[in-house]
Amino acid sequence: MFVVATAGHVDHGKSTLVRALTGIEPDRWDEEKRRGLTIDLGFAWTTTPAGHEVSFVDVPGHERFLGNMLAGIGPAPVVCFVVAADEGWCRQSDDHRDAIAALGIEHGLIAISRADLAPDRVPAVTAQVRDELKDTGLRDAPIVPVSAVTGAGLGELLVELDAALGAVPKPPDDSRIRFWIDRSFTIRGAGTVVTGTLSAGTLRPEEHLLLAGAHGSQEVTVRGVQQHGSAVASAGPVNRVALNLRSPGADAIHRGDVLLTPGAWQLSALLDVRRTTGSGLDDAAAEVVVHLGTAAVPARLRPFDQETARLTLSHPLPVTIGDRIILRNNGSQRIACGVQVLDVDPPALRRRGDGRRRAAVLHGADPSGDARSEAARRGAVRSVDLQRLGIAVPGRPADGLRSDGDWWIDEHALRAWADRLRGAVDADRARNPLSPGLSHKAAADAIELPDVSLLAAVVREAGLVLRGPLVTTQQQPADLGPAEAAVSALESRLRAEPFTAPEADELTALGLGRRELAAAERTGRLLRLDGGVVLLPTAPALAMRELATLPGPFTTSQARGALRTTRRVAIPLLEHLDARGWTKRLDAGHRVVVR
Ligand SMILES: Nc1nc2c(ncn2[C@@H]2O[C@H](COP(=O)(O)OP(=O)(O)OP(=O)(O)O)[C@@H](O)[C@H]2O)c(=O)[nH]1
Ligand SMILES: [Mg+2]
Repeated sequence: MFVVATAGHVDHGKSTLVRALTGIEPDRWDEEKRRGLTIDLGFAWTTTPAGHEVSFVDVPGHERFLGNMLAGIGPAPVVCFVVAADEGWCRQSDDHRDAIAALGIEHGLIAISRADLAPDRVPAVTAQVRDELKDTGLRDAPIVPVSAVTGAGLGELLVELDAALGAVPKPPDDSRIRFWIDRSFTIRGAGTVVTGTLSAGTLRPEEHLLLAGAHGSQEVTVRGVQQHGSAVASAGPVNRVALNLRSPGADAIHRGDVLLTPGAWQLSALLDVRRTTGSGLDDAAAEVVVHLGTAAVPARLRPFDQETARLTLSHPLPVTIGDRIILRNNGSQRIACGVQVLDVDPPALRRRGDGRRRAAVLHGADPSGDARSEAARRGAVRSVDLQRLGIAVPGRPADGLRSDGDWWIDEHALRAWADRLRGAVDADRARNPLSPGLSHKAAADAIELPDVSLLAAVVREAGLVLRGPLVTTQQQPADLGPAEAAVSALESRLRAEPFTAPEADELTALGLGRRELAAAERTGRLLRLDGGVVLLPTAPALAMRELATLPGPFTTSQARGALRTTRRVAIPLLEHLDARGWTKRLDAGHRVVVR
């Protein structure tokens, strides 16, 4: 299935040709029929001799309707360029050629129409057309003289059309949806209907999509899908599709609005672009109209130089890196140039010289996007964000990239974060020798990490460890700073009497509060048991040595005797031994040593 847009100067016979090929009248409006002039897009379809289903989007040639023409050709990947034999190449032929060049259209064919009116001129016009199209993707396209009136050449035109369609790459039918709306209307009983050219992806009933336009965006549901007037279970690319929507009324939806896979597109009003065709950007007007898909959006152009510029759109569009955009000077019906989108989330320009520096970056930018430079710029980027920006996700870590879960991390950034994190942990320790470490959030904030889920990778790179909710060093420092002397004194006392735990007032006198004791425990200097009992970490093993000498099951009071301690110490100590599985409680009064 294919969609072919017409192109060519006003009155050169585009609509007549479409009608002759399809039997369908593309001029829908009475005014068009009366004036013999296409004003808005027309639609017709047929099946070619080779069995290709082809929809035609017939565009107006008149310069006043250039906007309509661009909306027709924008989402259509194949063009039928019409030049009248009797008039030859004309002014809007120029415009339409420029549009084709700007959009990077590479497939199509050329009809030398009205050949019956000037058969002698066909060779000259053919040569002229070849020359005019030599810098476009249609440079080698077949040229066929035809007459829609006598029917001459129509068969050959269809043969060439089939050949051209055979060369068109099949777009993916599983990609994210960006369905540019070209018409919206209301059908009694059905409600809101929108139409457009589906250039990639698949549309199905009951699908939820995001409707985005000049007035913001909202979720809508597809009620039904139609192709060429019949309901279908799904529609794939490339096709003319009508969607019945459960949504606001048709009068709230306009050409240029777009239906999107929710969450899959970056809606951006700020774009950095590089010129692909037409005159230099320095020469373009400051106020331009951006044509993308069926949208025509006013924008401010800030050229960095002749080749690169920043566009600020009057409202955000779903753009992706590599998109081709047509720029028209505001108020003019001529195409100024074509540009390609290189960045849909560009950095702010603040300092003097930022524009110049930006231009240098854009000159070297890859128009298909580059995961590595994207990661370098942000430090790290998620696969989903790469996809949203239109950048191919690397199959495996490219040079200079580290993958961590869904993240692609720039190695320079990773090292820099790791250095800073080590510094932050050291600084914290210097400020407070008893600090257990930094919380995840404090650590991420200290190094300005874009997302806390990157922390584990940075901690690993830094040779630090995540201990529960904290980032800390692998080895805890032996010295407890101001608490060192008191802990040392307590240690030597406990070495002499391992089960004589200090009383609360003794700890207070030593200046050992909760924080100090916690730090001493973390560093393996002391062991804290329930009830505020503080012993050496060796106490449980020492206790086991004593308890093992007791014959058979023992009572708490026997244990107390063996350890020469009080109930206050014995009970939490025995519970600690139970928990370690070194002793086992038999009943309320007895325990055994587990051997
Ligand atoms: N003799 C002859 N006349 C033709 C032929 N094709 C188109 N015409 C006439 O040329 C005039 C313009 O044809 P259209 O098909 O309306 O031209 P168009 O390119 O669609 O014009 P716009 O949509 O306004 O740009 C009409 O009067 C047609 O009858 C042809 O092959 N032979
Ligand atoms: Mg027409």
